[in-house]
Amino acid sequence: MYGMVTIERHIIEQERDQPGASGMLSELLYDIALSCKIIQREVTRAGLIELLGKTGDINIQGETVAKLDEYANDVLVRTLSQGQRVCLIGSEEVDDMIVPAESATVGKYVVAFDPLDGSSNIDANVSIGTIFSIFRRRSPLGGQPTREDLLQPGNELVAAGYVVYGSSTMLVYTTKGGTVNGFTYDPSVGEFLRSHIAIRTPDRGHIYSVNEGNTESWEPGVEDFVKRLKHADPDLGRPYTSRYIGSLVADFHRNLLYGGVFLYPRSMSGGRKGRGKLRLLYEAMPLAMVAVNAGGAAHSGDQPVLDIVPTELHQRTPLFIGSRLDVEEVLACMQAANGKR
Ligand code: FDP
Repeated sequence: MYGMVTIERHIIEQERDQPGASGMLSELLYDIALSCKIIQREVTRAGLIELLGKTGDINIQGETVAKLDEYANDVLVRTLSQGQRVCLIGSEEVDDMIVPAESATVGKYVVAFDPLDGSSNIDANVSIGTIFSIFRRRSPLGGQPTREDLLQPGNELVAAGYVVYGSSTMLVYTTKGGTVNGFTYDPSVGEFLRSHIAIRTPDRGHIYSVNEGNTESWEPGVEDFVKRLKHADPDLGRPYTSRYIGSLVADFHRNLLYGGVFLYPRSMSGGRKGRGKLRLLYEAMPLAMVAVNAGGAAHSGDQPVLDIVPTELHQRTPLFIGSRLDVEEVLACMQAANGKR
């Protein structure tokens, strides 16, 4: 049974612990929660109101845009633009940065988001989600924002989180140096109620999540790691269980709660040769902040995800994220394989 702490009250309580806080970040978080309530309403009705299917457009990632993606993007852009809090927005669905005319000079924050992650699953009613990153503006107030406001490393995030639209809708977020808290949406009262306080992820999990169809193109060491996980070792709880929804936010959320590791390695062949698939600003970075603040880890194979300084808005990265000891082990396997080459 949940206590009756709404997300709004939780955000206000947190703000009280920050002497000197202006309240703008709290309002911004509340705007995001409100947008996600609207998005979840349409996600649950999508089949009835003809929001399923494709718009016919191709987005910046070269993917066909699903109608719900576009809807979710519009809701977030509109809500964030109307408040006076955000000077710059980056969306996975939009080629360039969005500068909200109303608040470009006065907004203290920058937001990047993936409005609807896991969109290839939408038409099959599989869990999908919204992921967001919040930075403090770097350019001076009073002027126009710059690209550098958005191209900040994860270590500079002031808050990040996600909403998973699943069997119930849940919002999970964390702030700099803070705990990770989860709120379950109660449709009867129209509120996100606090349901998971100070989430900690197990140091070692028992689940691995990876698209095994790509095994032949994985970077060296990843296959060795996955083989280890399949090998019976009762002391380490092995063999692990394989779970892959193909919707990052849902795979991540399950692994965060139960313990496990999600892998999306660099591809060594095909169109994405030498690159990962997932987007740094909209997917890897915000989930890395959640994982790290919950006691887990997130790495690109080259460096901790939160240390990467983005050079492009839609930059992709390999991602190894989840329980700390599992992430450390996959990195060790990759290092060993690279040493052998
Ligand atoms: P989708 O293509 O459905 O939008 O980043 C997008 C993403 O989903 C992630 O949510 C998901 O984890 C991943 O791609 C799935 O990729 P594969 O289909 O290559 O496994």
